[in-house]
Amino acid sequence: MTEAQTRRGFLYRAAVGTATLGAAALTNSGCSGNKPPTPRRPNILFILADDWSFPHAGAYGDAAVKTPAFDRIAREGALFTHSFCASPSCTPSRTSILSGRPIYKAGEAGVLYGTFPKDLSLFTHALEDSGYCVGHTAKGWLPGNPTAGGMTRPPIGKPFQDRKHQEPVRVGIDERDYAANFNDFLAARPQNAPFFFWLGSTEPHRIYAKGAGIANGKKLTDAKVPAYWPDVEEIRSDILDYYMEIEWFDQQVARTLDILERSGELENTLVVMTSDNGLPFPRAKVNLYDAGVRMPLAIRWPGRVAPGRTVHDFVSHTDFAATFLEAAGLPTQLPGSTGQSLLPILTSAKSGTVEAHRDFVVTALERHTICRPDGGTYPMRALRTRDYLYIRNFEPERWPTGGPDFVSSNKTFHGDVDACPTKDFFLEPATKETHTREYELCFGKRPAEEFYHVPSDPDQVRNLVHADTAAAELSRHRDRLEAILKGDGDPRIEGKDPWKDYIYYQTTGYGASFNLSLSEEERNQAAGRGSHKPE
Ligand SMILES: [Ca+2]
Repeated sequence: MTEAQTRRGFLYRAAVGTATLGAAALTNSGCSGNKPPTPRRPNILFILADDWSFPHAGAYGDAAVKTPAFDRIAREGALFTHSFCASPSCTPSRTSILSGRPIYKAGEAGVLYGTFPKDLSLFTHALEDSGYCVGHTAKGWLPGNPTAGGMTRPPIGKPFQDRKHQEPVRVGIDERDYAANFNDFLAARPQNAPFFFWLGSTEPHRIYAKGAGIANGKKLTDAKVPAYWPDVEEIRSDILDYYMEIEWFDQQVARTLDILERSGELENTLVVMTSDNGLPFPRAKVNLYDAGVRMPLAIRWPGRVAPGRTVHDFVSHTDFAATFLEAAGLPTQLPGSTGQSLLPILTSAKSGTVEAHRDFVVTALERHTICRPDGGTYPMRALRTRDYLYIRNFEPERWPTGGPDFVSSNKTFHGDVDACPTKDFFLEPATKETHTREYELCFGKRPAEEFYHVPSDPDQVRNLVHADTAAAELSRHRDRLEAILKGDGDPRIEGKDPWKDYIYYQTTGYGASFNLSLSEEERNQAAGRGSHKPE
């Protein structure tokens, strides 16, 4: 925090005086003398996993993965069953969280390895301007180049990255000690300034320690295998390794909550725990099926959020920006944002369906890796309602995964599927013959439209586009999605494609050979390198 920022914060707090700003607790301002208690604005702790899907948490009834910290937040606050990220890829999802916009309204910030348009409004900046101390640890807005597009201000305040775990960590686990870094942030902030802190775990993103689940006592029978993967030992073991990383992440959250509690701030902190996109497996991450976009979400805010509630409303990660701004007593609509504050849901006493109009979400994808000729993306938009999932694939002649003939920026074929034991199994020559249906679902091309009845087909594998019985609902969903996209000004629905020309700002490994902001010599050098660590 700079001196100027600190001073801005002080001036703001002085200006708001005793105005009621919605904070739960009343505390002394910290000044000496006989000043009356001043309403305090809440702190916000935003905990974001990397590649963690619904319903892989104890609070959702998944007995195979232990998540006591998430379960505590849910038990002492609200648990959401229909929370969706805006896009199933790291950077675009994080952009939508920060800006409150769908990715197709966020320009070059709407793709992996993109950059921020200069004038994109972020809630973190609005909080900072109003006196909040803003910081983050581990993965912030990444991967990408935050400044190439002209935005000079850090997207999520000051980084706190110095603390590392004292003991060696398992392969694939981040060496950074998130909780200890949060403790440093708390110690460094100006006294009595409200804070916003982003804990950006890099778990359960790959890579995983292969066999860690089995080695730590998990059983192959614990793994739940959806209908689109072969039910084989290799894949079950890979699922258990994913569970191990979720558990590690949850343990770091528990430590972080302890630190917050010891600091005396827990009761005045709005705590949000969720994920940026779905699990890193075929037909999950980088897909608009539930496995790619339906997210765990629990929110705790004592005094404002009644404990023990489960909410079935459809909420989008584009709603967080307005939520945090309203909690801080600020105007809720960032320019260009579409999200709506969750506070009416959070402060309601109701469970189940709270706001009946929240009965859908829209999700979208353009670019994950560079895995097609000429920077071609795999453009998709989807409308998810209570009973149906409608997906529009705008370029069905392209391979959704990048296909078997193009060496992607990750230096693999099918580059939009992260390298992993499950992918290895799929790409063994025999699998295409022995598990043809699963192979086609995960690695084949797709029709221009997909339509699934979720209650009878939760894994979303039976496309009803040609089913007479679904025709009326299909038509309704198709029209509704098109109207929303047109209303939002999505270039894709107008037949435009700015995304193929957005620079891919990767600077490490083989993938940098696709970075057109580098010189030809630098790109040629990168072409001789191996794969970078996936982000
Ligand atoms: Ca991610």
